[in-house]
Amino acid sequence: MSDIPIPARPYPYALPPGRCALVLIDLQRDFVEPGGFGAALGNDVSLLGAAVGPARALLQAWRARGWPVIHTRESHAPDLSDCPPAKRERGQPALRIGDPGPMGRLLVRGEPGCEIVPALAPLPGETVIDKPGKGAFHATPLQAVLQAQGITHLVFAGVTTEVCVQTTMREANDRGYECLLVEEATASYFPEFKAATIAMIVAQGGIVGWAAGLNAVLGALEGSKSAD
Ligand code: C5J
Repeated sequence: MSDIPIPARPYPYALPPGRCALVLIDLQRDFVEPGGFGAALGNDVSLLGAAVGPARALLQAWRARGWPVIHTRESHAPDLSDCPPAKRERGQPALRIGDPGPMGRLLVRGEPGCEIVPALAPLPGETVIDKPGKGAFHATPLQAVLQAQGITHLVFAGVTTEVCVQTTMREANDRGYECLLVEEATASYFPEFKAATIAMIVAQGGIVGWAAGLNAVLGALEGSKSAD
């Protein structure tokens, strides 16, 4: 099957079916719901809910086609051996990583708050990458997973736009992946940071990658079915 052209900035993105993974970054209860890590940092977590529906629409489109899906979780081992003190001790949060909160210990694997929100819960066979850093390539098997499946293109959704999404896109770009961010499927506690991040990604001829609207992506995928 030939590449699917997606209207995008700074110019159309050519999506190669079968070689393009959907990467859903950190759509976890700890960031999206009250009582989690995001709230402990003093953020208005209600702003992130807007990304869940669009991310679900992408997830359904990928699942319908049997294309690869990767979920990430920012998370730490229960003994916090993979959490640098600099990360845990930064700032003056109400609760720190590993402290008990209403959804269990913050950002600790196996705790309810660390799980992906129910609307986007991974299915058996979908890859889940637990990442101790902001970028999904740092200290994880992500690169090996992508290489094993012959994946060359990554379509991104998730939170937060300027932190873990942008960091991962930059890591991926440096490793040679062609990256597209779906605008409605990403969110930030700071809407101005989301806008600035998207502007940075597409500037200078797509120095980090591409950005496209949700309907542009879904419309192009649907259109490609009738072209089959
Ligand atoms: C943050 C993330 N913002 N997933 N994590 O600490 O963006």
